Amino acid sequence: MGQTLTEKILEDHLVEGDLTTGEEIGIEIDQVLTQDTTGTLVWLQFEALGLDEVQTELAAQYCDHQTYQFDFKNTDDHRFLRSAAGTYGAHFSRPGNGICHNVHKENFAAPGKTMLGSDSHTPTPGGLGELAIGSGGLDVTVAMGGGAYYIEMPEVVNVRLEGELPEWATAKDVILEMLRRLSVKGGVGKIFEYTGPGVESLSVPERTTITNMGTELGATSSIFPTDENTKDYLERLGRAEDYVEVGPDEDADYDDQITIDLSDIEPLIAKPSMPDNVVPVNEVEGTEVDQVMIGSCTNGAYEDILPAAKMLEGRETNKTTEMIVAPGSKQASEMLAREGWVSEMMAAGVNFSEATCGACIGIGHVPASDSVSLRTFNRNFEGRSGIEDDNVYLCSPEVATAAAIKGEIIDPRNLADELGDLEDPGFEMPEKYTGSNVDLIAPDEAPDDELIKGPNIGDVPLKDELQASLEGEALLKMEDNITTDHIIPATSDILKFRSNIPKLSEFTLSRVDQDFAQRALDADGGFLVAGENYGQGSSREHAALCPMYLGVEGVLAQSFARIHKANLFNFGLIPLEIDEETYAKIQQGDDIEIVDDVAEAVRSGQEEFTVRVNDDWEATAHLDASAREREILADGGKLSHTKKQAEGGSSGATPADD
Ligand code: MIC
Ligand code: SF4
Repeated sequence: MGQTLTEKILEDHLVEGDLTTGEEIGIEIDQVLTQDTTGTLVWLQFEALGLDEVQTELAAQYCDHQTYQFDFKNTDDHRFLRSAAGTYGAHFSRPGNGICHNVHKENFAAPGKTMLGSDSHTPTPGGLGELAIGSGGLDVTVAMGGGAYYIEMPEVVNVRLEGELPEWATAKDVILEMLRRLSVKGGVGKIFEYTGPGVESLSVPERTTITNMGTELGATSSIFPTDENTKDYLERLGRAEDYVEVGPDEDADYDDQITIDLSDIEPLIAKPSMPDNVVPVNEVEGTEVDQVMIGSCTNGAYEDILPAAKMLEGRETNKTTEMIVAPGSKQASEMLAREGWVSEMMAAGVNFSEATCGACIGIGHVPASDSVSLRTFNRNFEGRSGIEDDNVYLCSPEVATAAAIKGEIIDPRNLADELGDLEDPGFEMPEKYTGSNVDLIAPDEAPDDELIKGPNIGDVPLKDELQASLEGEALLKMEDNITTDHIIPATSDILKFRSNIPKLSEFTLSRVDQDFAQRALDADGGFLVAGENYGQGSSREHAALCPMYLGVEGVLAQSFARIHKANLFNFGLIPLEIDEETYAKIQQGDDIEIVDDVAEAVRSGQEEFTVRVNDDWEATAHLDASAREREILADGGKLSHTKKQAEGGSSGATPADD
């Protein structure tokens, strides 16, 4: 039986285990990526581990999320990151140079390589045949130190593409169709591998829109094979030498298969407030639209903005609709400006932002109260835009621009009929990508060789070893699909404390319950209780670190999102799975006790734990963890565990062979 592309890349990089689905494997990482809001902890942890030089082939530090620098704390973070990149040997992308995934795709993404990034949309370069995975920052730290990255061998699902996209249908609609079919948890524990005759009709930037937003399925990664289109794209970028042919064997054995006929795809839209709340655009036609935004790592590239510019040529945006373009990279802005498209769009009423994540996490362009915003982004979780009762829809640049022209949601095919002279702008790449790229600083040009820390940059707190007895209050009971945006919001008022954990932790779960942080501190220990898919969304390890800082000992949930579960282990919080009945029965404020000798049970591989509630009734909770994760948990988290190993205090060794 032949191999999938995923298996081939994993096998090439395998340092531990074998490729049996569900078993833990360790892989070598070639490239790492980090960004401004997760990067500070990455480097503070690198420093705390006493590491002195990046060991991976390539490491890149981007400054992309909070580039408006509303507060000196953000600017201090950026300066610290530049100094860390220089000190330890990473590329540094200056604030405003663009979103990590876009800039990485343009400059470094390479077929056949593995990549780990402290951002959940790290899988973006899967569109070029790179196997890229998002993780918490501490995993990135260890990988940069030369350590392996460990995951459960995912199921590999084949998404077979047939046919070609019809007019006005786009790659965004393909991934929205996947979300419509599979939901935001349909990809947990899976890698989606795209194959079939439809692949060749998609250019690389279209493929990266799909691999980027595969994250919203909860997937570990998504990947395409390489072909003439990949070669062509790399040539246009001036990186022809990075081309390698990679693909699955013809008789590759997949765990599952999905078929999508591209010719059946039509313009789709995700309604508020979940990326899988997908319907055909014409179902919501007529909804008045107050704001339209084109941008983000999903649809902020040159090739995403150009169709909008063409649709707006000689037209105006509706008087009641504001339209903002936030390019994914400075290279895209620069090229569109040189070609005259920026002025064309400005003349049509568009405002241009610097190349940043910004509005995607509620930094700038916060929608008005009780208004509708159409965005080409990937997430519309409630409140993420910066206002609690938001109505954010996710769609393609074409659907967004049609709404900006009409002032209400309209299927662009219907707008074309109405206007008579509006043509499908199609998909076009530049002959050559010619951005000047001065904002990307290579390690050998680095201006710094020592860390520069501002007053807001603190230390990373450590947890004690796991104790025999674990008990405390059920501090908060939550529903299904709680996102990391609920746990630690990323809006500008809070994001500025990402390097200051004591301060940041005051905002823990404030979107669910304003009083949570104080209650947790007063209770001196306790548990979180949640439904399915707890911790979906971002990779931010702060969503585990801050509860840990407040004394939370563990989370009892029906199921967990992959990255967040790894982060819970990394910060010494026990993630226990409970069934629906137990979830329904536990009430906030109940006294919870894990009856077993927890430390001993965790280390010895015990899977079933007895949970006693209010000294009155008992239930069973399940710990699904590898031997390595158990050691990390018992040692009080990965930082303590790795330090202990380096000091020879436990079985194991330094990050280089962790
Ligand atoms: C996001 O889209 O939520 C973020 C902001 O990019 C996060 C990273 C972070 O919280 O810093 C992600 O996706 O991992
Ligand atoms: Fe930035 Fe939004 Fe992409 Fe996250 S999803 S990396 S915030 S653009």
